[in-house]
Amino acid sequence: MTDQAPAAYAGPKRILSGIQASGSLHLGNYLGALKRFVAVQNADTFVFVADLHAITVWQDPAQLAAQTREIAAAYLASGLDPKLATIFPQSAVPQHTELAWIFNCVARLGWLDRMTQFKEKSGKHKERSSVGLYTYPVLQAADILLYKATHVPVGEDQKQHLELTRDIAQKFNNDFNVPGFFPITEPVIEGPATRVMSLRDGAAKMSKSDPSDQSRINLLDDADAIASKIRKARTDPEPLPETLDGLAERPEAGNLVGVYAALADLTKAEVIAQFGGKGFGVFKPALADLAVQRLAPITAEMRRLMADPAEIDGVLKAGAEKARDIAAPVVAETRKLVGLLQL
Ligand code: AQP
Repeated sequence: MTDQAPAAYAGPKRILSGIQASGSLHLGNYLGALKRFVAVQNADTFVFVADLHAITVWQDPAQLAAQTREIAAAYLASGLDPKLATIFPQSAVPQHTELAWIFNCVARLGWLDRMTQFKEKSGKHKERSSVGLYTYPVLQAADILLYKATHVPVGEDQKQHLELTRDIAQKFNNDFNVPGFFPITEPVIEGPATRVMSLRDGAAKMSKSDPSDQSRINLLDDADAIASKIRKARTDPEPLPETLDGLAERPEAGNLVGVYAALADLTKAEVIAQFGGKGFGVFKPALADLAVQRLAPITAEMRRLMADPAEIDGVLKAGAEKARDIAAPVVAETRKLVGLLQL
Protein backbone atom coordinates (compact mmCIF):
# COMPACT_ATOMS: atom_id res chain seq x y z
CA MET A 1 0.00 0.00 0.00
CA THR A 2 1.36 3.43 -0.89
CA ASP A 3 1.63 6.06 1.81
CA GLN A 4 0.05 8.71 -0.35
CA ALA A 5 -3.53 9.62 -1.09
CA PRO A 6 -4.42 9.13 -4.79
CA ALA A 7 -3.38 11.93 -7.19
CA ALA A 8 -5.66 14.96 -7.72
CA TYR A 9 -7.06 14.62 -4.23
CA ALA A 10 -5.65 16.91 -1.61
CA GLY A 11 -7.20 15.34 1.51
CA PRO A 12 -5.49 13.02 3.96
CA LYS A 13 -4.87 9.32 3.48
CA ARG A 14 -7.81 7.53 5.12
CA ILE A 15 -8.43 3.79 5.43
CA LEU A 16 -11.94 2.34 5.55
CA SER A 17 -13.49 -1.09 5.29
CA GLY A 18 -16.40 -3.15 6.57
CA ILE A 19 -17.88 -6.62 6.84
CA GLN A 20 -21.52 -7.61 6.45
CA ALA A 21 -23.51 -8.67 9.50
CA SER A 22 -24.83 -11.62 7.56
CA GLY A 23 -23.64 -14.64 9.54
CA SER A 24 -20.64 -16.09 11.27
CA LEU A 25 -17.25 -14.93 10.11
CA HIS A 26 -14.83 -17.38 8.53
CA LEU A 27 -11.12 -17.68 7.91
CA GLY A 28 -11.48 -15.98 4.48
CA ASN A 29 -13.00 -12.89 6.10
CA TYR A 30 -10.25 -12.95 8.73
CA LEU A 31 -7.25 -13.32 6.40
CA GLY A 32 -8.66 -11.34 3.45
CA ALA A 33 -10.01 -8.45 5.49
CA LEU A 34 -9.92 -8.37 9.31
CA LYS A 35 -6.27 -9.25 9.88
CA ARG A 36 -5.29 -6.63 7.34
CA PHE A 37 -7.43 -3.88 8.93
CA VAL A 38 -5.54 -4.52 12.15
CA ALA A 39 -2.16 -4.37 10.40
CA VAL A 40 -2.83 -0.97 8.83
CA GLN A 41 -4.94 0.71 11.53
CA ASN A 42 -4.10 4.24 12.57
CA ALA A 43 -6.01 7.24 13.91
CA ASP A 44 -7.60 7.76 10.49
CA THR A 45 -9.09 4.28 10.08
CA PHE A 46 -12.84 3.63 9.84
CA VAL A 47 -14.21 0.12 10.14
CA PHE A 48 -17.95 -0.43 10.09
CA VAL A 49 -20.35 -3.34 10.48
CA ALA A 50 -22.37 -3.45 7.27
CA ASP A 51 -25.83 -4.16 8.67
CA LEU A 52 -27.60 -2.37 5.80
CA HIS A 53 -25.76 -4.55 3.29
CA ALA A 54 -26.75 -7.63 5.30
CA ILE A 55 -30.48 -6.96 4.82
CA THR A 56 -30.17 -7.05 1.03
CA VAL A 57 -30.92 -10.74 1.62
CA TRP A 58 -33.34 -11.97 4.30
CA GLN A 59 -32.06 -11.68 7.87
CA ASP A 60 -34.03 -12.87 10.87
CA PRO A 61 -34.88 -9.64 12.76
CA ALA A 62 -34.41 -11.52 16.04
CA GLN A 63 -30.79 -12.29 15.05
CA LEU A 64 -29.59 -9.16 13.27
CA ALA A 65 -28.53 -7.18 16.35
CA ALA A 66 -26.59 -10.20 17.67
CA GLN A 67 -24.93 -10.68 14.26
CA THR A 68 -23.94 -7.00 14.24
CA ARG A 69 -22.39 -7.32 17.71
CA GLU A 70 -20.63 -10.53 16.64
CA ILE A 71 -18.81 -8.72 13.83
CA ALA A 72 -17.88 -5.90 16.22
CA ALA A 73 -16.61 -8.52 18.69
CA ALA A 74 -14.47 -10.05 15.92
CA TYR A 75 -13.01 -6.63 15.13
CA LEU A 76 -12.04 -6.03 18.74
CA ALA A 77 -10.86 -9.59 19.38
CA SER A 78 -8.65 -9.48 16.28
CA GLY A 79 -6.88 -6.39 17.59
CA LEU A 80 -8.70 -3.35 16.25
CA ASP A 81 -8.18 -0.66 18.87
CA PRO A 82 -11.24 1.56 19.37
CA LYS A 83 -8.98 4.34 20.69
CA LEU A 84 -7.38 4.41 17.26
CA ALA A 85 -9.91 3.12 14.74
CA THR A 86 -13.51 4.35 14.49
CA ILE A 87 -15.75 1.26 14.76
CA PHE A 88 -19.48 1.66 14.14
CA PRO A 89 -22.62 0.10 12.65
CA GLN A 90 -23.40 1.47 9.17
CA SER A 91 -27.10 2.04 9.97
CA ALA A 92 -26.23 4.35 12.89
CA VAL A 93 -24.95 6.94 10.40
CA PRO A 94 -27.96 7.93 8.25
CA GLN A 95 -25.72 9.82 5.81
CA HIS A 96 -24.73 6.45 4.24
CA THR A 97 -28.19 6.04 2.75
CA GLU A 98 -28.57 9.73 1.92
CA LEU A 99 -25.36 9.74 -0.12
CA ALA A 100 -26.28 6.37 -1.65
CA TRP A 101 -29.45 7.92 -3.11
CA ILE A 102 -27.46 10.72 -4.75
CA PHE A 103 -25.03 8.11 -6.10
CA ASN A 104 -27.96 6.04 -7.42
CA CYS A 105 -28.62 9.04 -9.63
CA VAL A 106 -24.96 9.23 -10.72
CA ALA A 107 -24.27 5.52 -11.38
CA ARG A 108 -25.46 4.11 -14.72
CA LEU A 109 -27.64 1.04 -15.09
CA GLY A 110 -25.10 -0.49 -17.47
CA TRP A 111 -22.41 -0.31 -14.78
CA LEU A 112 -24.54 -2.25 -12.30
CA ASP A 113 -25.59 -4.76 -14.96
CA ARG A 114 -21.94 -5.83 -15.17
CA MET A 115 -21.55 -6.67 -11.45
CA THR A 116 -20.68 -10.35 -11.21
CA GLN A 117 -21.44 -10.64 -7.49
CA PHE A 118 -25.09 -9.75 -8.12
CA LYS A 119 -25.23 -12.41 -10.85
CA GLU A 120 -23.73 -15.00 -8.48
CA LYS A 121 -25.91 -14.08 -5.50
CA SER A 122 -29.18 -13.72 -7.41
CA GLY A 123 -28.61 -17.00 -9.29
CA LYS A 124 -31.28 -18.15 -11.71
CA HIS A 125 -34.08 -16.05 -10.18
CA LYS A 126 -32.84 -12.51 -10.38
CA GLU A 127 -36.37 -11.11 -10.58
CA ARG A 128 -36.96 -12.41 -7.05
CA SER A 129 -33.89 -10.65 -5.63
CA SER A 130 -34.28 -7.45 -3.64
CA VAL A 131 -33.63 -4.16 -5.38
CA GLY A 132 -31.16 -3.53 -2.53
CA LEU A 133 -29.05 -6.51 -3.62
CA TYR A 134 -28.82 -4.98 -7.09
CA THR A 135 -27.86 -1.49 -5.90
CA TYR A 136 -25.59 -2.83 -3.11
CA PRO A 137 -22.38 -1.60 -4.85
CA VAL A 138 -23.81 1.95 -4.95
CA LEU A 139 -24.34 1.89 -1.18
CA GLN A 140 -20.80 0.54 -0.90
CA ALA A 141 -19.52 3.54 -2.89
CA ALA A 142 -21.38 5.81 -0.46
CA ASP A 143 -19.87 3.94 2.54
CA ILE A 144 -16.41 4.71 1.19
CA LEU A 145 -16.77 8.20 -0.26
CA LEU A 146 -18.79 9.53 2.69
CA TYR A 147 -15.50 9.48 4.62
CA LYS A 148 -13.44 10.38 1.56
CA ALA A 149 -11.54 7.14 2.16
CA THR A 150 -8.44 6.86 0.01
CA HIS A 151 -7.55 3.20 0.70
CA VAL A 152 -9.85 0.21 1.18
CA PRO A 153 -8.34 -3.14 2.25
CA VAL A 154 -10.58 -5.94 0.92
CA GLY A 155 -10.48 -9.46 -0.48
CA GLU A 156 -10.24 -10.02 -4.23
CA ASP A 157 -14.02 -10.60 -4.58
CA GLN A 158 -14.59 -6.89 -3.93
CA LYS A 159 -12.31 -5.64 -6.73
CA GLN A 160 -15.13 -4.96 -9.19
CA HIS A 161 -17.20 -3.09 -6.59
CA LEU A 162 -14.20 -0.88 -5.81
CA GLU A 163 -13.85 -0.11 -9.51
CA LEU A 164 -17.48 1.02 -9.50
CA THR A 165 -16.74 3.29 -6.51
CA ARG A 166 -13.93 4.87 -8.52
CA ASP A 167 -16.25 5.34 -11.53
CA ILE A 168 -18.90 6.99 -9.35
CA ALA A 169 -16.35 9.35 -7.74
CA GLN A 170 -14.97 10.27 -11.16
CA LYS A 171 -18.41 10.90 -12.68
CA PHE A 172 -19.61 12.94 -9.70
CA ASN A 173 -16.45 15.09 -9.79
CA ASN A 174 -16.91 15.61 -13.56
CA ASP A 175 -20.69 16.15 -13.57
CA PHE A 176 -20.54 18.79 -10.84
CA ASN A 177 -17.22 20.21 -12.00
CA VAL A 178 -15.43 19.64 -8.70
CA PRO A 179 -12.14 17.89 -9.56
CA GLY A 180 -10.74 16.10 -6.50
CA PHE A 181 -13.93 16.50 -4.41
CA PHE A 182 -14.19 12.75 -3.95
CA PRO A 183 -10.91 10.79 -4.00
CA ILE A 184 -10.38 8.04 -6.55
CA THR A 185 -10.08 5.34 -3.92
CA GLU A 186 -7.39 2.66 -4.13
CA PRO A 187 -8.41 -0.92 -3.37
CA VAL A 188 -5.74 -2.61 -1.25
CA ILE A 189 -5.79 -6.29 -2.21
CA GLU A 190 -2.52 -7.67 -0.88
CA GLY A 191 -0.97 -10.73 0.73
CA PRO A 192 -1.07 -14.49 0.19
CA ALA A 193 -4.77 -14.94 1.12
CA THR A 194 -6.82 -12.39 -0.82
CA ARG A 195 -9.11 -15.20 -2.01
CA VAL A 196 -9.32 -18.10 0.44
CA MET A 197 -11.05 -21.03 -1.21
CA SER A 198 -13.54 -23.56 0.15
CA LEU A 199 -11.97 -26.53 1.94
CA ARG A 200 -14.23 -28.81 -0.11
CA ASP A 201 -13.74 -27.26 -3.56
CA GLY A 202 -10.61 -25.43 -4.70
CA ALA A 203 -12.64 -23.62 -7.38
CA ALA A 204 -15.17 -22.01 -4.98
CA LYS A 205 -14.58 -19.09 -2.62
CA MET A 206 -14.81 -19.79 1.12
CA SER A 207 -18.13 -18.15 1.93
CA LYS A 208 -20.58 -17.65 4.81
CA SER A 209 -23.44 -18.72 2.57
CA ASP A 210 -21.93 -22.07 1.48
CA PRO A 211 -24.41 -24.67 2.78
CA SER A 212 -21.54 -26.98 3.85
CA ASP A 213 -20.04 -26.01 7.22
CA GLN A 214 -17.10 -28.30 6.32
CA SER A 215 -16.19 -25.85 3.55
CA ARG A 216 -15.05 -23.15 5.96
CA ILE A 217 -13.32 -22.53 9.27
CA ASN A 218 -15.53 -20.27 11.36
CA LEU A 219 -13.94 -17.85 13.79
CA LEU A 220 -16.07 -19.41 16.54
CA ASP A 221 -15.01 -23.02 15.75
CA ASP A 222 -13.20 -24.79 18.58
CA ALA A 223 -9.78 -26.43 18.21
CA ASP A 224 -11.23 -29.90 17.46
CA ALA A 225 -13.48 -28.57 14.70
CA ILE A 226 -10.60 -26.64 13.11
CA ALA A 227 -8.28 -29.66 13.17
CA SER A 228 -10.97 -31.98 11.81
CA LYS A 229 -11.93 -29.62 8.96
CA ILE A 230 -8.29 -29.20 7.92
CA ARG A 231 -7.68 -32.97 8.13
CA LYS A 232 -10.68 -33.59 5.86
CA ALA A 233 -9.90 -30.70 3.46
CA ARG A 234 -9.90 -31.87 -0.14
CA THR A 235 -6.39 -32.20 -1.63
CA ASP A 236 -4.62 -34.20 -4.32
CA PRO A 237 -2.39 -37.21 -3.46
CA GLU A 238 0.96 -35.60 -4.44
CA PRO A 239 3.42 -34.16 -1.92
CA LEU A 240 3.86 -30.37 -1.90
CA PRO A 241 6.07 -29.22 -4.78
CA GLU A 242 9.65 -27.98 -4.36
CA THR A 243 8.87 -24.70 -6.17
CA LEU A 244 5.97 -22.24 -6.25
CA ASP A 245 5.36 -22.96 -9.95
CA GLY A 246 4.43 -26.51 -9.00
CA LEU A 247 1.26 -25.18 -7.31
CA ALA A 248 -0.08 -23.68 -10.55
CA GLU A 249 -2.44 -26.54 -11.45
CA ARG A 250 -3.15 -27.57 -7.85
CA PRO A 251 -5.84 -25.19 -6.50
CA GLU A 252 -6.52 -27.03 -3.23
CA ALA A 253 -2.83 -27.36 -2.36
CA GLY A 254 -2.24 -23.72 -3.37
CA ASN A 255 -5.10 -22.63 -1.13
CA LEU A 256 -3.75 -24.42 1.96
CA VAL A 257 -0.24 -23.05 1.33
CA GLY A 258 -1.70 -19.53 1.04
CA VAL A 259 -3.63 -19.96 4.29
CA TYR A 260 -0.49 -21.20 6.08
CA ALA A 261 1.51 -18.27 4.70
CA ALA A 262 -1.08 -15.68 5.78
CA LEU A 263 -1.43 -17.17 9.27
CA ALA A 264 2.35 -17.39 9.75
CA ASP A 265 3.09 -13.99 8.16
CA LEU A 266 5.25 -15.68 5.54
CA THR A 267 5.21 -15.65 1.74
CA LYS A 268 3.97 -18.72 -0.13
CA ALA A 269 7.55 -19.22 -1.37
CA GLU A 270 8.79 -19.39 2.23
CA VAL A 271 6.15 -21.99 3.07
CA ILE A 272 7.19 -24.05 0.05
CA ALA A 273 10.83 -23.76 1.11
CA GLN A 274 9.82 -25.24 4.47
CA PHE A 275 7.37 -27.94 3.32
CA GLY A 276 8.33 -28.69 -0.33
CA GLY A 277 8.51 -32.46 -0.89
CA LYS A 278 6.48 -33.23 2.25
CA GLY A 279 3.08 -34.91 2.03
CA PHE A 280 -0.24 -33.65 3.40
CA GLY A 281 0.19 -36.12 6.29
CA VAL A 282 2.86 -33.71 7.56
CA PHE A 283 1.54 -30.40 6.22
CA LYS A 284 -2.09 -30.63 7.37
CA PRO A 285 -1.30 -31.23 11.08
CA ALA A 286 1.22 -28.34 10.97
CA LEU A 287 -1.45 -26.11 9.42
CA ALA A 288 -4.07 -27.22 11.95
CA ASP A 289 -1.70 -26.44 14.87
CA LEU A 290 -0.92 -23.02 13.44
CA ALA A 291 -4.59 -22.21 12.77
CA VAL A 292 -5.58 -23.18 16.32
CA GLN A 293 -2.67 -21.24 17.79
CA ARG A 294 -3.65 -18.08 15.88
CA LEU A 295 -7.45 -18.36 16.11
CA ALA A 296 -8.02 -19.70 19.65
CA PRO A 297 -7.21 -16.39 21.42
CA ILE A 298 -9.50 -14.52 19.01
CA THR A 299 -12.32 -17.02 19.55
CA ALA A 300 -11.96 -16.77 23.34
CA GLU A 301 -12.01 -12.98 23.30
CA MET A 302 -14.99 -12.92 20.92
CA ARG A 303 -16.91 -15.19 23.29
CA ARG A 304 -16.03 -12.98 26.27
CA LEU A 305 -17.15 -9.83 24.46
CA MET A 306 -20.35 -11.39 23.11
CA ALA A 307 -21.31 -12.31 26.68
CA ASP A 308 -21.20 -8.59 27.54
CA PRO A 309 -23.15 -6.62 24.90
CA ALA A 310 -22.77 -3.40 26.93
CA GLU A 311 -19.04 -3.24 26.24
CA ILE A 312 -19.55 -3.74 22.49
CA ASP A 313 -22.46 -1.28 22.37
CA GLY A 314 -20.33 1.35 24.12
CA VAL A 315 -17.64 1.04 21.43
CA LEU A 316 -20.22 1.13 18.59
CA LYS A 317 -22.03 4.15 20.05
CA ALA A 318 -18.84 6.18 20.48
CA GLY A 319 -17.70 5.17 16.98
CA ALA A 320 -21.05 6.17 15.46
CA GLU A 321 -20.85 9.63 17.03
CA LYS A 322 -17.36 10.15 15.62
CA ALA A 323 -18.41 8.83 12.20
CA ARG A 324 -21.47 11.11 12.07
CA ASP A 325 -19.26 14.13 12.82
CA ILE A 326 -17.15 13.35 9.74
CA ALA A 327 -20.07 12.29 7.53
CA ALA A 328 -22.46 15.21 8.13
CA PRO A 329 -20.37 17.99 6.53
CA VAL A 330 -19.52 15.78 3.52
CA VAL A 331 -23.21 15.17 2.83
CA ALA A 332 -24.04 18.85 3.43
CA GLU A 333 -21.45 19.88 0.87
CA THR A 334 -22.60 17.18 -1.58
CA ARG A 335 -26.22 18.37 -1.29
CA LYS A 336 -25.08 21.92 -2.04
CA LEU A 337 -23.13 20.80 -5.12
CA VAL A 338 -26.17 18.89 -6.41
CA GLY A 339 -28.31 21.99 -5.91
CA LEU A 340 -30.69 20.66 -3.26
CA LEU A 341 -32.45 23.35 -1.27
CA GLN A 342 -30.49 24.36 1.86
CA LEU A 343 -32.90 25.22 4.69
N1 AQP B 1 -12.93 -16.31 0.80
C1 AQP B 1 -12.45 -15.09 1.02
N2 AQP B 1 -11.10 -14.87 0.95
C2 AQP B 1 -10.60 -13.63 1.20
N3 AQP B 1 -11.36 -12.57 1.54
C3 AQP B 1 -12.69 -12.77 1.64
N4 AQP B 1 -13.71 -11.95 1.97
C4 AQP B 1 -14.88 -12.63 1.93
N5 AQP B 1 -14.65 -13.90 1.57
C5 AQP B 1 -13.30 -14.02 1.39
C6 AQP B 1 -13.53 -10.55 2.33
O1 AQP B 1 -14.16 -10.34 3.59
C7 AQP B 1 -14.66 -9.01 3.62
C8 AQP B 1 -16.06 -8.99 4.10
O2 AQP B 1 -16.90 -9.68 3.22
P1 AQP B 1 -18.46 -9.52 3.40
O3 AQP B 1 -18.94 -10.26 4.57
O4 AQP B 1 -18.81 -8.09 3.41
O5 AQP B 1 -19.08 -10.12 2.13
P2 AQP B 1 -18.70 -11.30 1.22
O6 AQP B 1 -17.47 -10.95 0.45
O7 AQP B 1 -19.91 -11.54 0.41
O8 AQP B 1 -18.38 -12.49 2.22
P3 AQP B 1 -18.88 -13.98 2.16
O9 AQP B 1 -18.33 -14.72 3.28
O10 AQP B 1 -18.67 -14.56 0.82
O11 AQP B 1 -20.41 -13.82 2.46
P4 AQP B 1 -21.63 -14.34 1.66
O12 AQP B 1 -21.53 -15.81 1.63
O13 AQP B 1 -22.77 -13.82 2.48
O14 AQP B 1 -21.54 -13.73 0.31
C9 AQP B 1 -14.48 -8.41 2.22
O15 AQP B 1 -13.32 -7.60 2.23
C10 AQP B 1 -14.26 -9.62 1.37
O16 AQP B 1 -13.46 -9.32 0.23
